[in-house]
Amino acid sequence: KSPSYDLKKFKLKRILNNNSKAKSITLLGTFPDLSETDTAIVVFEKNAYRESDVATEAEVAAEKEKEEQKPTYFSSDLKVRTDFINNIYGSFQCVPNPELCAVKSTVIYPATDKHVEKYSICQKYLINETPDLYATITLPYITSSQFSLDWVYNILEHKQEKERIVFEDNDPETGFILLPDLKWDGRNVENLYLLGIVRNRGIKSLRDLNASHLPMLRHLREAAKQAILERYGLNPHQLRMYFHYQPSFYHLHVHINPIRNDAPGIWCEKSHMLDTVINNLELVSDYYARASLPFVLYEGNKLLELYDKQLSVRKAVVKKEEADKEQDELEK
Ligand code: M7G
Repeated sequence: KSPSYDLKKFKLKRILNNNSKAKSITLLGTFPDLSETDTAIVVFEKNAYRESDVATEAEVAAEKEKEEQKPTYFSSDLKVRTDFINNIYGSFQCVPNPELCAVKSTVIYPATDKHVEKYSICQKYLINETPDLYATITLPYITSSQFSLDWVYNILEHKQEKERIVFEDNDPETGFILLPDLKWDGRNVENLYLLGIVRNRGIKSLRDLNASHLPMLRHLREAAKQAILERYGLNPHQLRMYFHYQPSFYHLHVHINPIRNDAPGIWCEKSHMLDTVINNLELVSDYYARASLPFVLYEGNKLLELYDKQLSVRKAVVKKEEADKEQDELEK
């Protein structure tokens, strides 16, 4: 069954997250015309300003304020332009009625429980993962439960997003594809966000990297910088290139965006700079097989339950809750 992306028909069930800093809102709901059971996640985020939007030569017609009641994005006059659809993920530009501003929308449909968990706001915990913890807890978990990589393979096989490719090298060992990330609206170089997806399908994450991958990593670093300079005119010294640990998708990819911009989801506890990774492997060939790597777990994630059993991660919170309860009872 092919998913529907008819945004006008979206029925809201619950707001998963409303982020005032990122100016984004994450919604849970359905497209009931097609399926009563499939869940959809819709993310709206306000577009960044283009510098051309503030050019003073331009004549700006003063817009009269309309007095329409309760404007909403999900009304029949919503204009939707598709940026791309890849598997269960779609990216759209939405122009609603004139009282609301245009937004970039991401739709995941049908969404799994794992997607709902990923997009919901909740408590986070930091785990310092030793190689032993990786082997006994993390690896068995990610092997049995992870997001589908179909969208990645669609890109590598030119089945989706082919026209968006910025650069590619088909060498099976050192090759990669460079293309815009789902998070980038593709409008402004100011908030450029590209992904470098490696061709080698055997590398799940940073953890699997060793010195034999250095030629690939160095090639990706240099070729991506050159391609970005040629296509977007960005100085290679102004780019940040990094891996996430843990990633959401266990096929090795590099995140690339300009350092002057705080990219969405740029958290120090999750990011490992490509330069540092290359250097660590140059110094110690099996660095990432031996290192302890911190990573963040979210409330509701099954992996957190597994770690909790082993390390009592949430004990401090439980203790505090118990103490608060006791305090409440004393005060009554
Ligand atoms: P990650 O570090 O595995 O997960 O990065 P994160 O989402 O926790 O950062 C995966 C990256 O791939 C993210 O930056 C996503 O925005 C991007 N991405 C995800 N999907 C499903 C797509 C897609 O279908 N197309 C493109 N171009 N990018 C995607």
